[in-house]
Amino acid sequence: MNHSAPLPLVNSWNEWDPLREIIVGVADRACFEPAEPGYRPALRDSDEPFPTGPKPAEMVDRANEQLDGLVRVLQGQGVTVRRPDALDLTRPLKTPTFEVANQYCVVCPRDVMITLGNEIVEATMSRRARYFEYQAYRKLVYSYWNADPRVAWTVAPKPSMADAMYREDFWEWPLEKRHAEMHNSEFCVTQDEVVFDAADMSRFGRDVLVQESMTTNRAGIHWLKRHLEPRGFRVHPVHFPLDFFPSHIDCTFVPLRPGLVLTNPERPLREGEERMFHDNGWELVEAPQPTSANDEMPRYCQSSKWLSMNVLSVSPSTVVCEEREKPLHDLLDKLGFEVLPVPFRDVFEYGGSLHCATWDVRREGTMEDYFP
Ligand code: ABU
Repeated sequence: MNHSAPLPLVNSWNEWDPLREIIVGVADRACFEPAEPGYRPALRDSDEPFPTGPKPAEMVDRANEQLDGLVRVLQGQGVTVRRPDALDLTRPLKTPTFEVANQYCVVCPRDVMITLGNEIVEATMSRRARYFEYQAYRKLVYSYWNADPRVAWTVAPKPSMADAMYREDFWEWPLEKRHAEMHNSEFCVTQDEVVFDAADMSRFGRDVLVQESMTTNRAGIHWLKRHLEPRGFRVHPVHFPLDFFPSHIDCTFVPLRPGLVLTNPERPLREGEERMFHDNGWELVEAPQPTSANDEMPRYCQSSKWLSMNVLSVSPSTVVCEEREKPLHDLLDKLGFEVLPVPFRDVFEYGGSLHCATWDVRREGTMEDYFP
């Protein structure tokens, strides 16, 4: 990279280069995620029905306080932080191909938006309640796209999200069938339409890993290959067969700097898929057990305890972590990182932790080949 030329406004090739600009989600007007063919929210501690409609104001305020706290920490590191628009998510949605009771939230830009080099890609999304979530980011996208001709912007094809796109019985599969199907990587979305959430991708310079999951199907990965490989990227489908409900790679396989990935000890890569890392001298380091067991996670949180490893890198030597995850702080400290702890548990019920709640738009650096 020529350091005398200003970076393109949109420039991010991996998960760890020095961070310059980022989007942090907002909890305003968030709703409980509705039941739909692609999703069945459930309480962790009882069979009572999952709540519906807008989240209570005090829950929203608590989450916003922690999101604002993250913003202050990032600004303290010299990072420019911008926020999405708080959409009205509370009304029923009716399109020609589906209906849903309400939308969800704009806390997790990571699921919707991804920077791949100098290009912004809006994911297709996989759930009805999140179909229009991109609208919260459009003003930001236009601001980058209008201000810098080097910025590319691609909207992936929107799927129908009609009933036929889903396997509704997925949610009732007995364990035996789940075991059988997980080896085929068949989940709640069929293979007929292009479907992916951006958070199923992890960026390593030229190489982009894409997890096949409940939120990304093989047609989605095929689209990403056809879109990205002519632009110099290599797309690698990856699988974590012990994860029965895989969705989003950033609680499973988290690169921290060139040569080092934090891995989930309960979700090993499919045999053979780790070869590119071993062949190129990368170290795969297991994350310690989270400080909360699955049944100790916040009541409305639908994610796993592994939100513990959903960290955000400010640079190859500085990582933002949830404040209670002391065993992870200690590991990162031993590995030579500075850890910036922030309280974030009140955000968990909005679908993620620190990586999920952000979308890095600009980091230093350029397209490197870490797997020559
Ligand atoms: N949105 C990330 C959730 C992943 C997990 O529950 O492990």
